[in-house]
Amino acid sequence: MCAKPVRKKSPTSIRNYDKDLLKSFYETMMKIRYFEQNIQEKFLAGEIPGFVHVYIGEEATGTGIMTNLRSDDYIQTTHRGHGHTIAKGAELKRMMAEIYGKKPGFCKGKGGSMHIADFSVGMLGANGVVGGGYTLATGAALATRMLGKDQVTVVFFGDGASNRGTFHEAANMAAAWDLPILFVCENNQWASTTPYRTTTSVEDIADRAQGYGMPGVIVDGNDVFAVYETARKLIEDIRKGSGPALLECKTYRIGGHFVGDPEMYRTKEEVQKVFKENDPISRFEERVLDEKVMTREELDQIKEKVLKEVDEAVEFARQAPEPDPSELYQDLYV
Ligand SMILES: Cc1ncc(C[n+]2csc(CCOP(=O)(O)OP(=O)(O)O)c2C)c(N)n1
Repeated sequence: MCAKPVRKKSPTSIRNYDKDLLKSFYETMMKIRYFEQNIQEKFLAGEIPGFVHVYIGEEATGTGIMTNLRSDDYIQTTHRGHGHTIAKGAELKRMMAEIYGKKPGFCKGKGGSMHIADFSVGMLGANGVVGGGYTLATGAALATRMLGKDQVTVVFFGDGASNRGTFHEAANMAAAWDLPILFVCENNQWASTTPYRTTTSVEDIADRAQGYGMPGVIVDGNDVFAVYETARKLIEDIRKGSGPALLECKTYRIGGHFVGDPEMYRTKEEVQKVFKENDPISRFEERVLDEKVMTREELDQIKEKVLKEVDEAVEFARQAPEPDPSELYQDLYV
């Protein structure tokens, strides 16, 4: 039987971090932030169809975890999956084209924001069905096991989704069969308009790991260093055959539930306070500058590179053709 969840702390110093690794943390987090700021803006201007959910404020979690994965490892994400997809290495132009509903997109423009998948980087799919990813990811982990491979699968889900029955079914099966899967709950405090405490029976979602006989670990999801180091150990163990684990990353959704959300369920002051005190990107900048492991010029150079790359992706998507109406019934499974 596994014990109560363990709470992991931030490393006391980051002076021994490799410079390229530090740069890659910042580049990935900035890429996600700027990509999504663009999506918000273009959606509100009427350029992007459908419905979009952004990950602003949660960038450190996806970045810290994905940095530990190989390109042949698998991830399964949610309706809020742009950040995970970028951190797993998906090409920005094709991703933006998919969100614009254009033909060169990953799903030929027919999936949109909530149905992006890029198998070439091990991204098995976003999912508009809350809690729809667990069983698919558990199946992927079972497949890698049956094929004798050492790939790891990571499934992301929100605090709201942790109350779906599919979580409990998948967690039980993964633990019973010692499957190579990491369950990552990004507890951003809100499920749509509902604060998680009003619908969730446990103090911490990682408490639930005990019930399935797997380790449960809690980490500050807005601290990329803490997430990276915690996930590194868990992923190494899983790859060696330890069986599944549940990692709860405590974070906060700074953006609305969806772009255009009037946010009547919380105050602007609450959001501004978190943004001021706990924005993962500002915290990264402050820490690397404080510990003198990066300079302001190095940060600015990365920012410029990312702005250019995202701007190019937007232009690519704008100019790209729409899917041809004759393709409407292609790629459908009935
Ligand atoms: C099965 C199902 N039920 C309800 C919805 C509507 N819905 C979309 S997102 C959402 C909240 C999900 O909250 P959480 O899992 O915490 O993820 P977050 O949005 O906070 O990232 C709900 C209820 C849905 N898409 N699918």
